[in-house]
Amino acid sequence: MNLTRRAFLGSGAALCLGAVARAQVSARTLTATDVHVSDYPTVQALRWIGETLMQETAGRIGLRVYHSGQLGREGDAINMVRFGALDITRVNMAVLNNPFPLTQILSLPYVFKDEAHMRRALDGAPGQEIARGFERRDLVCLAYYDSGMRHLYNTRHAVTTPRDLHGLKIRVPPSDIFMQLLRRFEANATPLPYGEVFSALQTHLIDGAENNWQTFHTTRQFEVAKFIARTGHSFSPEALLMSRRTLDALSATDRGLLLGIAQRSVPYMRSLWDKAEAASRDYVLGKGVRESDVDIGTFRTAAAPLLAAYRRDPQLDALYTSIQDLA
Ligand code: GTR
Repeated sequence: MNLTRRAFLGSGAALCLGAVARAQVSARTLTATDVHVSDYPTVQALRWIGETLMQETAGRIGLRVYHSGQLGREGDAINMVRFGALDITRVNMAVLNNPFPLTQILSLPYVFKDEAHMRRALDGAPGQEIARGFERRDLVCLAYYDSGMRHLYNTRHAVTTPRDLHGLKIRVPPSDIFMQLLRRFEANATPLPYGEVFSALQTHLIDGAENNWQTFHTTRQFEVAKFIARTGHSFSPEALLMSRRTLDALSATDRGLLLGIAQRSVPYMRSLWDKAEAASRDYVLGKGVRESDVDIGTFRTAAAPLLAAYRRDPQLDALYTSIQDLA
């Protein structure tokens, strides 16, 4: 009797454990990183992808989003995703410029007429060609997101022309293009990781930086840098990259679903972006940031030789031409 009971209990427990094991295997949680704060449009878009995935796979696949740079710098995240230690990361083109040369066209100065032009280029043939460049290095570009126009701000004085930047230490992201551009703007270009910019401004290690309105706002850099010059020198959009290894491990159906959801997150992200950009600008101006009257022609003239130099590369030149065809 005892034996029978034990055998019965044993088989029941085994059945139960089997069910738990099956549940664990199928309920897969992917990981994603972003250096921005929790309510930044890119992070909200990632969260939306996770929620939609959960719904459309009936809970089989989820996405855990690590925001605010909890898992480190963008450059490190790219390698972690390449090797499958992380599944997805949202990074800016600036950190991709050196390892993925086709992305340079998206960060070079004054390439796009406006946001609508950039979106057309990313949605069209230029975006597709740049995305193919990632495939060669085990990455899949799930989507492109907006990053608005980048402007220059500093803690010292109003800036109207590049001459006003002379001698100022301006932080740039880790990209040769940004180093060269800020040098052309007569600044002392200083590369620094994103997470260190606020304290570097506060301790006067640097005099300024350049970024879009939202980043200027959400990182609270506006509290120390009170002078902004709307130079709009670069759009440098965002890329949502996924590990080829993780994507290949999914079933064909789940793969298609995930790729489709990522594409559907683009209009969602854009609608968040359009609202947040204007709100950030109003907010910081309300907090005493002063916007100077920029002589934009002087910045364009200073930047032009840089664009011309990169266009000597036939692939970049062809991309530039196809982008201008969409202007
Ligand atoms: C922001 C971008 C971030 C980061 C940052 C920077 O616009 O969204 O991913 O690259 O710029 O300048 O480091």
